[in-house]
Amino acid sequence: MAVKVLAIVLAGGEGKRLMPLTADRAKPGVPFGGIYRMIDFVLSNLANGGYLKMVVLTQYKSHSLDRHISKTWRMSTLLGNYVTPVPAQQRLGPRWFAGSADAIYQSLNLINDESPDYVIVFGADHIYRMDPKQMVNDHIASGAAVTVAGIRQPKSMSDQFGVIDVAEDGKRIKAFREKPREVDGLPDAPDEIYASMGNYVFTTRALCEAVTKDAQDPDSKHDMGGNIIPMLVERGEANVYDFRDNEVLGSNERDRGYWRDVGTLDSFYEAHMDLIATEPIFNLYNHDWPIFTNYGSWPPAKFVHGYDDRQGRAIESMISPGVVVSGSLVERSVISPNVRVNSWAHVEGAVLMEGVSVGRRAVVRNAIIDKNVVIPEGAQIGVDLDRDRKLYTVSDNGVVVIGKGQRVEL
Ligand code: ADQ
Repeated sequence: MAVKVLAIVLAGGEGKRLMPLTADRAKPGVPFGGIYRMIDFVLSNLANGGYLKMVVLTQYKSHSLDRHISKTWRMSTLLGNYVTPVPAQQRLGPRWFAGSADAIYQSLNLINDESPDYVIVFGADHIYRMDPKQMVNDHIASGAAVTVAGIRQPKSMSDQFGVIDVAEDGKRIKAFREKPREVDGLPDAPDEIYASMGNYVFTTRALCEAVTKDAQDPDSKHDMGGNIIPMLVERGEANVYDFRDNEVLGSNERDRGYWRDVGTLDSFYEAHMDLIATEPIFNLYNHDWPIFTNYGSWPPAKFVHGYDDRQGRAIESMISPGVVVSGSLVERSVISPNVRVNSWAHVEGAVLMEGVSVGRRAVVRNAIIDKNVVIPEGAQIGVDLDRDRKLYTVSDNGVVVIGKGQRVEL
C-alpha cells in the first residue's frame, strides 16, 4: 500500500526583522519575485513532490495569507487533496499558539483525522527549490523518528539557525543547539556551520508523542527547533538529510538546489537580485519544477515612449503583467503587476510591489517599495541615504524600504 504522508506548513511567523513589510501581513504572505507570495515556494515544492494533502497553520495577521491560499491553492477535492489554512485553534482555551510545537499540538486532531504514516513539517518563510520526496525516502529508509534538513551556512549566522552536530556516520545528529552565539566551525570548513533548514520529516507517532510530552512541560517554549528536535536528538532518534543530496530536475546544472533564508530585509532584497541575472542563481524559468501562484487577470506588460531622451525600456529585470513602463528606464529590478513607471523616471536595483506608481523624473534606487505606494514626480529614493534614514527604513546594507500606506516626501 502507498505510504500516507501529510504535510504541515508552519506559517505563523511574525517576521519582525522584515518590518515594515510585515506590518500588516504574516511573513509567509509577503509578496516575492513580482507575482508570488513567499508561501508559494514551500507549497510548490510539496505539490511538485506529489504531496497534495497540506495543512497550513497560521496565526499572526493571517488575513492576506488566507485570502491568497484560498484564491491560489484551491484543489479538486475529488482525489481527496487539499491545501487548508488552519488558524490558531485555541483548543486549550483562549490563548494564541505559544510556539511552533504548540501549533502542532493544537492541531493533533488534523493528524488523527488523516492518520498518515509520516508527517512533513516545513516552514513557510524560505525561498527555495527542493524535492521533498527524496528527503521523505531518506527518512523512511533510515527508520529515524525525525529527519532534519541541513545546509551549510556561514558561521557568523549561527545565532539565526539551529546548529547541527553530526555523528561520524554522517547521518545521526549528536547535538542540536537552537541559535547559539558561540559555535565551532566545521572540521573541513572552519567558517561554516551545518544549519537546520527548519524542514523536518517525522514518523507520525514520534511527532505526536513528542509534542504531547512537550505540552506538559511548563518550562518549554514549545518550539520545534528549541524543544522538539533537541528532545529527539537526546534520545538518539534524529537524523540529518543533507540538502546537497537533493536533486531537482532542471534544464541546466545551475538549477539544482537553491535555498535562502529571507529573514532580514537585506536577504529578502538579495534573493530578488538572485532572480534577475541572465543566468540566475535561482531560475524561475525551470518548467520541470514550476512555482505556482495566482496573480489575477492583468493585461501584458507594456513599454512605450522610447524616443528622444526617453527610454521606455527595461533591462536585466523581471516585469509582471499589467505594468506600463512609459518613457522611463528600469534596470536590475523586479516589478510586480500593475506598476506604472512614468516618463524620465529611473528605477534601478529595485523591488516594486503591486500597484506602485513612480512619477515623472523620479529616481528609485536600491529600494523595496511596498504595495500601492505613490512615488511623486521628481522624488529621489536611495540617492541620499542620510535623508532616507530620517523618513523611511534603511537596511544594514543601505536598501531603502517604504512600507504600505507610507507617504513619500519630495
Ligand atoms: P525560526 O524561523 O527562527 O528558526 P520560528 O520562529 O519558530 O523559528 O519559525 C519556524 C517556522 O514556524 C516559520 O515558518 C514560522 O513562520 C512558523 N511559526 C512560528 N511560530 C508559529 C506558530 N505559533 N504557529 C504556526 N507557525 C509558526 C527555524 C528553526 C531553526 C532553523 C531555522 C531555519 O527553529 O532551527 O535553523 O528555522 O530558517
